Amino acid sequence: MTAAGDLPEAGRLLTAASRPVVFTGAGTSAESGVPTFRDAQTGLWQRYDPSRLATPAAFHADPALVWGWYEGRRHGVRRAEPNPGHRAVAAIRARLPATVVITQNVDDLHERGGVPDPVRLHGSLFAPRCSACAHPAPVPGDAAEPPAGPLDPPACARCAAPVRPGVVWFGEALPEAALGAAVEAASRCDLLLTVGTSALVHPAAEIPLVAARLGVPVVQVNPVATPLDAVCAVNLRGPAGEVLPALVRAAWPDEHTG
Ligand code: BJW
Ligand code: ZN
Repeated sequence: MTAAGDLPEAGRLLTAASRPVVFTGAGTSAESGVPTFRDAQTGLWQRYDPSRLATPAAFHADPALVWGWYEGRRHGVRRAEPNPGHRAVAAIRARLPATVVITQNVDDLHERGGVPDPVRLHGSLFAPRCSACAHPAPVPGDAAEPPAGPLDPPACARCAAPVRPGVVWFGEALPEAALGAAVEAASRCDLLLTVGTSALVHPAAEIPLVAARLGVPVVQVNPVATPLDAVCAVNLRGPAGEVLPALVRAAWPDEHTG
């Protein structure tokens, strides 16, 4: 699939930028085989009820159900590889070192794809912590098979309370430092590239709007329309793994950016 939308115009905006923000969601990792949340056939919330798995109350009610589910997801992410979209984001950052990558994703594919320091708004599958005292807990070793079902979480080494996944659940505040850094970057950027997010979950979804309100061009990469379409200077309809490399080539045609 080629990118429908004005790729040359998006390329010109990227060429002219010196401090872009790249804001990513689950669609960025879809071509790596990591499921999104809300896609019609493949999204996690089609098969699992978020109220039973992704809230503090769910963990309190059934810690083994929640811990086993996240262990299964981490197992899948460990076997996934960054795709050309992740590598294109890294190429942008390599070309423009002031680039800030802000992600809602809890996988580690940006890091493995060449962006060492994404701003993480929704935490990480690789940062478990105590559910009572927040003491960081070791990441469990990789098992040959994913858990077949519920799995009791380990106990905190400091206070013995159950260890929880280090992700942000519904009803929880986003990490203050990450949200602050994201708002600041969106306020100072000269281009905001939003990739693979439905832009339905707040406050993360407001990050592109911060830039748009300041008159900064917003370029969106997504196969389908989202609530951000109206504020975008360019909507590139297509998969990130194809559109982002094409965008990098359009911005810097004389460079070999991978
Ligand atoms: C492709 C592609 C390809 C496919 N290439 N693209 C304002 C209004 C309404 C509600 C609220 C509001 N403010 C707050 C709320 C409540 C709530 C919320 O937003 N609810 C809405 C859903 C209605 N927000 C919260 O509860 C947040 N906390 C909060 O507000 O706290 C307040 C507070 C303050 C002070 C003290 C205490 C509390 C927390 C939100 C946490 C979200 N957590 C999750 C789970 C993380 C852990 C886990 O992984 O299990 O984060 S939910 C899930 O959604 C995950 C994602 O990061 C997040 C965003 O999803 P994303 O990335 O956009 O994925 P999808 O699946 O939605 O979209 C994928 C897109 O990719 C699609 O558009 C596809 O088309 C596209 N795509 N293939 C490019 N190849
Ligand atoms: Zn503890």
